[in-house]
Amino acid sequence: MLRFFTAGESHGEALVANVSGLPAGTPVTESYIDHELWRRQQGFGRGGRMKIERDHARILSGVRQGHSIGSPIAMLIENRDWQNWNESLPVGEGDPAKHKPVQSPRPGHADLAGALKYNLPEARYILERASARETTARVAAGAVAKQLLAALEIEVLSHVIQVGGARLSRPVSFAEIRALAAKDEVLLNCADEESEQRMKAEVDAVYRTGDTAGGVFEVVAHNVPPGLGTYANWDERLDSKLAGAVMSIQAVKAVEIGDGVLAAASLGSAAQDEIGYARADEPAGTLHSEFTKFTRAGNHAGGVEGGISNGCDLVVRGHLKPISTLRRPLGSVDFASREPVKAAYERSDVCAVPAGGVVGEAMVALVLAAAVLEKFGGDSLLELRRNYMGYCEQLRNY
Ligand code: EPS
Repeated sequence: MLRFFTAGESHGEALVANVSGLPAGTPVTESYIDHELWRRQQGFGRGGRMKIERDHARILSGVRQGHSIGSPIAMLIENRDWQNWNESLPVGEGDPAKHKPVQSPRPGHADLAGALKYNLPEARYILERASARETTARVAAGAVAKQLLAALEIEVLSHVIQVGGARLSRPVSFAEIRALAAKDEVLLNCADEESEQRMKAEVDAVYRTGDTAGGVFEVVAHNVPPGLGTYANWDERLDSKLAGAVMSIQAVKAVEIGDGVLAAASLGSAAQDEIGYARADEPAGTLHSEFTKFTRAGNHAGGVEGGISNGCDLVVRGHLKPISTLRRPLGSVDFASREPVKAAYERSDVCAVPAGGVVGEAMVALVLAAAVLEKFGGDSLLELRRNYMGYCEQLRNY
């Protein structure tokens, strides 16, 4: 069973990612993981922290000669910023005078809820773990999952479809999304240039007023076989696992699969994907699966029906609220005096939607890798592939 967890605080010594359950013989390379970490750091509107960190995942276990060996994979990502915090975040007693309290909770962050929950006098240790810095470790874990999926020719990528009020003006193909991921410079990670310029203008505008911008990223998983997940039990549905994983990303306030909320306002006849069987005179735009000769008129379902992948691209969208830390701080209260004050300010992003997409890819990849192993098993990649190819043969003959 594929499981992962992360540890580490934003300004502590390092982040740790642990991935357990990967079949032996899966290619796992630091260079691939580091490129995913680089992608997470990009995007117009990212904050000053991105100039400090050059994220590198050091693999401590579970991988030898570039391949997994079946045991847990532990990765360590050092925080370069630790050098500025090691006296204020001592593991030992340290000098209390060096502590940097977050004395007034920032609306929208975990500060107040966390201080109440953990019975802490102010929010420094809440901020440290709740920070989006933690997503660095998720991306490292997700990169390992993506390398397993790649062995089955399943790809998971993302693009940005909205920043503030600026929306992508047209549908884009997976090939365009793939080309985006290959770029060595990332603006807003939008496949349409004119739309991306409007998104950039949104970020510029909010920056000038000391505000922040949210938006929407879309994760697309390509070449996913039908049959992952099941309706048999509520907690085994693939869509709810995907939704939960993406919702768990910092600042995500809504998740959609396929048409999502649009489906609620659609007529039944317009919200489903009619089924056909491959034939010469089929209508233009018919979607073909790599797995069977059944065709679909579209992909309103976003690749999941009845909690099961249906062989179409998985389409999952994450709606990110604007970063809660504003240069023009909002109203709050001092933890000690209870007097009204402006919320604490810590360095932050103006827009992190492209980064949200990369984290979304990692979470979708981790859910898909777990679902693949749940269905096909395999302690080695050879065994997994044999089981998977046998199933694909069964689908072809269905
Ligand atoms: C981030 C790391 C953080 C923030 C930001 C994004 O680093 P620092 O707090 O040292 O600047 O820049 O996180 C948030 C704004 C937040 O609210 O969590 C990152 O690594 O993505």
